[in-house]
Amino acid sequence: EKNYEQRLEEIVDVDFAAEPFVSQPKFRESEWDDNVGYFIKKKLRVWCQLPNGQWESGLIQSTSGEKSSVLLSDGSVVKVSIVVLLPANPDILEGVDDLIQLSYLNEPSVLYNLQYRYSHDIIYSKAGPVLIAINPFKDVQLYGNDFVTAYRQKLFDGPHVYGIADSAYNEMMRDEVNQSIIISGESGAGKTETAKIAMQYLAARGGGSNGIECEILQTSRILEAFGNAKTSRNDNSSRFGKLIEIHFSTTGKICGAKIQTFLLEKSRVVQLAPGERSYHIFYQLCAGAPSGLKDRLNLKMASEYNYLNQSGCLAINDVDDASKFHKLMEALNTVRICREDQVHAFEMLVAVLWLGNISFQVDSENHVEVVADEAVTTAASLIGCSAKDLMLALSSHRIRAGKDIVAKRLTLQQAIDTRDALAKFIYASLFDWLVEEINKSLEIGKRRTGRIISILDIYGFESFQRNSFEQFCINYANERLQQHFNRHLFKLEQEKPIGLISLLDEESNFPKATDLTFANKLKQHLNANPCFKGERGGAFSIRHYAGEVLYDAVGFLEKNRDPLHSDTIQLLSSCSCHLPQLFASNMLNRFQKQSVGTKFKVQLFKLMQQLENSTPHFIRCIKPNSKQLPGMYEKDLVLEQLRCCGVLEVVRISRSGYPTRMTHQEFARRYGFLLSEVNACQDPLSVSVAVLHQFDVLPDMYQVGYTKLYFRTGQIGALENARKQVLQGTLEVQKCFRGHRA
Ligand code: AD9
Ligand code: MG
Repeated sequence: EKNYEQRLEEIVDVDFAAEPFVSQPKFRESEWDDNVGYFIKKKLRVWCQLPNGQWESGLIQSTSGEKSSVLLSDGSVVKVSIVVLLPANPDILEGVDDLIQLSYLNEPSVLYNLQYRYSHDIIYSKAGPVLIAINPFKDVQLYGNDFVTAYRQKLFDGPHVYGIADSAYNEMMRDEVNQSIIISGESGAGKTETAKIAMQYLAARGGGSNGIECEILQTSRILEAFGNAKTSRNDNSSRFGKLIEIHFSTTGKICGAKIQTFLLEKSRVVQLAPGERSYHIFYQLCAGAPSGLKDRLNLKMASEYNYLNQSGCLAINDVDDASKFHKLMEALNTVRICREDQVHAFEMLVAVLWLGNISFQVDSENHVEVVADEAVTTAASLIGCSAKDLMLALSSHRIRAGKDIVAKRLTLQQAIDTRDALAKFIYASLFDWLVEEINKSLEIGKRRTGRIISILDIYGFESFQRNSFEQFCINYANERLQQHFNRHLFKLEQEKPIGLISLLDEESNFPKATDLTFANKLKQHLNANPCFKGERGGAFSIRHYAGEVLYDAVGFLEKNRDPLHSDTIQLLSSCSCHLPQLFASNMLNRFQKQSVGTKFKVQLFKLMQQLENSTPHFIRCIKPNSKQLPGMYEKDLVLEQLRCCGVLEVVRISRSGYPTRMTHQEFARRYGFLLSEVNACQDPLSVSVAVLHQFDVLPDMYQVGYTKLYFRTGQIGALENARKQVLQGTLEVQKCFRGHRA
């Protein structure tokens, strides 16, 4: 015969396993009365779901039939169906460091535990091996040298990014195996900040005399200026993925670093959604460039440029672009990008801005001509070609007609597309050039040691009102990362890929294809896949691990092909741009004709291989609200994130049946006084065992370790109750006694 608690545990746990991603474990009908009886008898706390969907904690007072009266913490009593009740954890488990310590692992308990910590500015928690980081959206006093030292000397062991970085460092030194710190979470959850915090710790831990750690820390500033932008989700949203490898010598000193980036969102350079901004660097340059430089580049205010002013958003609250520009210049100096190259890079940026101001005239036959104004002359001079050549390249394409080459005049839309493609190409090439220069500066010495800690920070999962190819790529990358997580922690096999990119490539190679034929092709091939749904009007939705996203097929083919006309390529190769390496490698790639999607897929495949060959440390960033505000904890939003990334599952697996742990001392101190016979000189373990015997805790309900006792679900709750009753009783006896004397 199993007792109530055993059955309760089974019910809670089994259902969780069977339905990992559904809202909450449900009790089986036949068990209701017994369970409720158990709660009433033991007066345990419960979670009660109110009609508005929120969970409140309370005590069951009475039950009749399918209804219970529950006394809520605010003193009110509600009558609810017993189906909306879940067991709550005893008070002493409030705010535990690691969710695996919770006796009951239902969603309200997990949510409450994290919220309790968050409200005390404890933004880090563990979920078994995974670190959970909840974005505070304000400065929290958890970082800096004192904290680094404390984690290094093991004076602190509470959950923290420093703790994760410390483990990675120690394991690298001990096992001589490469480590990776994999940071995930949706847009605005805090990945980039977390990556910087981890880098900060490693720089302090492995910093040496060569000062390379300072350079490494400065790279973030540069990459964020050129690769981050304000989106509707995050004022500093990363629009590229980044893996930074930090290399260590055999003595554990940093000896170099290498940065790999993934697919920068190029479309942002020419097209912005309302309220969003282009890359920070444009605004920083416009606001912060000294007047000499401004004159030399013919640089105007940001509001003068079409590429920047189209979204109606030029500034970010509490951000001073000019001062950011000065910090950027310092960072560029730190990574030893010489002053001349800096200016040449700025030239390219300004060229992009002026390109966006180039306008066209249409003649009666619908052919375009470039308006010969300041925009085109400035852009041409900055790129290093004549205005005439640029105007020609933007208004006509040379095509082969039989044996002859003839110039074909472009339509307005074709001309705009050609101009925008040129701007995007220049910006993306500049970004790649910058990463290359940074890597040269951080170059690892000749002696390769093979000791690496890599930190991965990619753009987070995104779902907007309108989702295009960019969101598809971002979400695809997150999907791959989640698979790595699942493989590692759940030993799950990789899901069958749905093969959308191959279909996209097939269609991209087909000259007559349109976005609509592409959408139809997807429907034809993927409709049997449960993760795919063809929608009306050239749309389709994909069920990602983090939620369903509706994609608009418009633009997929074009963005995947990412065409740059041979005339544009020729123009660029003949121009006298001052950064000779800038276009060379990117133009070479053009001739290899790999689609954007395939290139990204291959890059991610290599990334996954690299991650598979290292010991992973996972950090899950959680966004507590969608307003980027401090002190606001939206339970539904948090729950959604916890559910979809499998954190709750990890906890369940990690608990392995004995969720509650206490040291012998803690246990003896807390419950020792309950013993009817106390022997003062007994050691904590003997006291503990005596308590367990006196309260008839069955042997298979606990395990005795060298330093700790391990309990099955619910055991501590019952002991806590006994303790409370005794304390209350004592209190009453004392009151009575005092009254008597008076
Ligand atoms: V995206 O996928 O790149 O759009 P991230 O990288 O997940 O996103 P980010 O690190 O940029 O988010 O964090 C967003 C903002 O939250 C930051 O700009 C900070 O204002 C804020 N934040 C995040 N983490 C912390 C922190 N540990 N302390 C203080 C933080 N503020
Ligand atoms: Mg980021």
